[in-house]
Amino acid sequence: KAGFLARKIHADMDGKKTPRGKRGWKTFYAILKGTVLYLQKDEYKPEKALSEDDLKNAVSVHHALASKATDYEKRPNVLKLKTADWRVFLFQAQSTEEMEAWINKINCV
Ligand code: I3P
Repeated sequence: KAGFLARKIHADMDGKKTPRGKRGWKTFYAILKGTVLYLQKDEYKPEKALSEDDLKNAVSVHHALASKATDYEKRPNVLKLKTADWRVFLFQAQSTEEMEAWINKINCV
């Protein structure tokens, strides 16, 4: 599964609240491959190797939990992702259908 997602980092490892200055929304081209969600700044180009930033932004969704972010009302179509190392991300999809598709895919890996 792939597509554009806006990301907000809400909590860092161990569940600590992400500090100010690092809490902004950023749009990425997301690709779920196996148990890894790759977040790239540009649309995926097969001939281009992943940059250092792409690798830093990649998130393991192994033992992660995705759900609709019902407690976040500022933007529509936002899902919450809790990872196995207790990070929390919000991801805004481009439609409700896309949001639901991402939730299902992430929870099924
Ligand atoms: C954050 C940025 C986010 C905002 C967040 C700010 O500032 O403005 O858009 O979240 O508020 O801290 P920065 O880019 O300096 O990290 P919302 O869009 O959800 O309001 P928050 O700290 O209340 O999450």
